[in-house]
Amino acid sequence: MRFLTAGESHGEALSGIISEYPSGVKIDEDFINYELSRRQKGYGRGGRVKIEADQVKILSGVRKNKSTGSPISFLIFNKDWQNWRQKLQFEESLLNPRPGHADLSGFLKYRLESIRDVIERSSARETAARVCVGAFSKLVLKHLDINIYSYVEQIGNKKLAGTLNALLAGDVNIVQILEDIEKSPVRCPDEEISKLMIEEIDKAKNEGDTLGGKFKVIASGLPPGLGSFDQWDSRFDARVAAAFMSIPSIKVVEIGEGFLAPFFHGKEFHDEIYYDDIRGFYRKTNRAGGIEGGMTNGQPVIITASAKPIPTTVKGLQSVNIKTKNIENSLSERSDVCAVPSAAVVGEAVLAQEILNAFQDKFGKDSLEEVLENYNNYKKYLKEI
Ligand code: EPS
Repeated sequence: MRFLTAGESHGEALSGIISEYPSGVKIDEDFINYELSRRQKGYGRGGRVKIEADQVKILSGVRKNKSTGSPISFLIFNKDWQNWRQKLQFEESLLNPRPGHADLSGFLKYRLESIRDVIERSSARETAARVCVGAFSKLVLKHLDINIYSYVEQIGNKKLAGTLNALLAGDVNIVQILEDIEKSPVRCPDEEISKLMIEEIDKAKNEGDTLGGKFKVIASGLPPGLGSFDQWDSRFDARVAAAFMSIPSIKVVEIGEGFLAPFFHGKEFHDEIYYDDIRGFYRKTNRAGGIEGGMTNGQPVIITASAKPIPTTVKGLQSVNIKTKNIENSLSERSDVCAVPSAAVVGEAVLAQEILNAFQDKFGKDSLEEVLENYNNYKKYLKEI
């Protein structure tokens, strides 16, 4: 499965094309719209999310509510476009780039007249299209009993203590935790820490400042052997890391306990292998985060990603006018104070898309039926070995 997105933050619409999506998948538009709405939530978002109510419009690749195997194309209209149509034509050139944003390099690279043309495409608004692709992917993963969850671990310096072991282990009895995550305005399952995170966001907002943070994405129900050590670019961890790195603001991607790895000895770090007749091969720990040798190992995949603070601040930062070279404050626009809860939902989407990709590499891409047949065959083989 491959995809492309197009569209600008304040243009008429975002659009996407998904190619090599399997046929025979029931396309539940309500589910796609629900996923889009999850990305729009999150304490700390700015005025824009109140304007938009993202909805997908599918243009091709679906007939009688089922995917046909032809490329799927879709639109997500920007309601704010109506308010920006004129402004985008007559706005004076923006020449004071924001440190931390694409502004300066984008302006120089494309030989532009105004930073506006960088802002419009580099905006994290694009992630709405990515969540849409992720939702299409999740529709397939549902048939494979694969679940993907996310939660926020840290906003500013307010952190969740410890880990959610039930969720990380992919236990079935996690309904309550998931409800708590969805209920929390910051996607954090601990009510007290959620409150502290909200206070932290309010404080940053009052100071005209912004915040970053850290979130986890977990996928459970994966078989061993997705991805490969055959070539550098077929390694599942390499693909997943690239996908997470492509989310705006992400500066760090950690797989399992990757950060702690240097502090362990080999004997302590690696997840020892056990076997019993019911579970087959299993591990008692998951420091590898479900990936060894570029392949899934049958344990839940655990990814942690860190986002830097949003570069658009009310007061601006020290910058230089690109034309006059005079010292100026960086440009200031309506923006979010913190978008980490939304980034976590985008993280789910990119992981879903990478898992579907790896599934299709191993079990076929043309039809859901073919993928299921091949997958069931593989599961049978794993049981019999
Ligand atoms: C963004 C700036 C804000 C965000 C936007 C990303 O938009 P605006 O400039 O219209 O206020 O709200 O994110 C979204 C609109 C979205 O849907 O995620 C930026 O500069 O990256």
